[in-house]
Amino acid sequence: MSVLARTAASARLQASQFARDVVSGLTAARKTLPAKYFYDDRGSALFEAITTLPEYYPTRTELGILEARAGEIAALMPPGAALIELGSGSTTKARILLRRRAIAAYVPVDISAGFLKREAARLRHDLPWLRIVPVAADFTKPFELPPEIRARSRVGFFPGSTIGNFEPADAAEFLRHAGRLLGPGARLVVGVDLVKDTAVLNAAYDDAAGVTAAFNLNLLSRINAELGADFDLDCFRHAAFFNRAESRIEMHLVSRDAQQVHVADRTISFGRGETIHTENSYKYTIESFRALAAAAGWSPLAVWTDAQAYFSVHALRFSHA
Ligand code: SAH
Ligand code: AVI
Repeated sequence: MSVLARTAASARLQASQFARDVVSGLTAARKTLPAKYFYDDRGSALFEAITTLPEYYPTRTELGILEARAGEIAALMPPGAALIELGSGSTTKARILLRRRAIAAYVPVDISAGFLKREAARLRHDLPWLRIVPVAADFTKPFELPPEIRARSRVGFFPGSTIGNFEPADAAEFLRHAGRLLGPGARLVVGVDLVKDTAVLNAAYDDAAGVTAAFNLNLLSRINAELGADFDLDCFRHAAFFNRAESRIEMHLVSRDAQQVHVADRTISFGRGETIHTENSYKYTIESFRALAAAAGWSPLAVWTDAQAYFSVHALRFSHA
């Protein structure tokens, strides 16, 4: 098969997987949609806008920790290692580590293929000495590391508290899987958002400018555009709140009225006030995250937080699967 035919076949396969996941989520007793589908081109741009909001403390707090601790973090990396970032987005955080030149190769992995390609090009321009091998993949599915880095030691980088978007059992499974992918003795640097005051958490996911609302609603625009659905965006509103019993922010899209929507040959009925649960963002303590990591075979090397203890960055070492 030619490269073009293979690319077209893989795009069709991804589209049908998207359709299956959307139909299965919207026909469940409690309607839900997988958060990974937020990240089309527009979703990635909206997420970048979220990271600069005054209410969204995680990005600036984690950047502060990484800037302050870059020397200590770099010291944990074997010289000439490859840095593999899971969900690389804008690569802003990786740049802090890459600039120190302990790392010889960088593998940004992201599901948002167009965004990834543009960010990799920007990085190549800015750090011309670095070997950059982007991988467009869904990291919840098995994927191969590129052959270019097979001979190198591997350091995983998983910032942003993206781990919080998994159910805790799935997060442990994911960490186990990451350990197997990176290999025995591998290091992982992972950013984890911490449990805190409810008002601070709620504001971070329901900002005054409505950017998070636009990010959430964009999922419906994407389903309309890619699956020919007829969601009326004015008939849904964004809702986000901290569920302390579950230790997670929940994001929902709330149907403003009783209505019917057509998606991929299905008619989906909504009651007034019924919600589509679109995202969980789990918040951990340092101890609860360490326990989760230990169950997945990762031992603690170090942990750093900010002065308010809003966010944590853990360095871990993989010992067994
Ligand atoms: N690491 C960056 C971006 C975090 S946002 C930071 O800390 O700022 C989460 C990123 O993970 C997005 O870029 C999104 O496209 C990507 N992502 C989400 N689910 C994914 C999946 N299942 N597979 C691969 N990438 C995913
Ligand atoms: C990518 N992820 C860690 C973000 C979070 O905080 O859970 C996604 C997000 N959702 C709403 N705002 C940001």
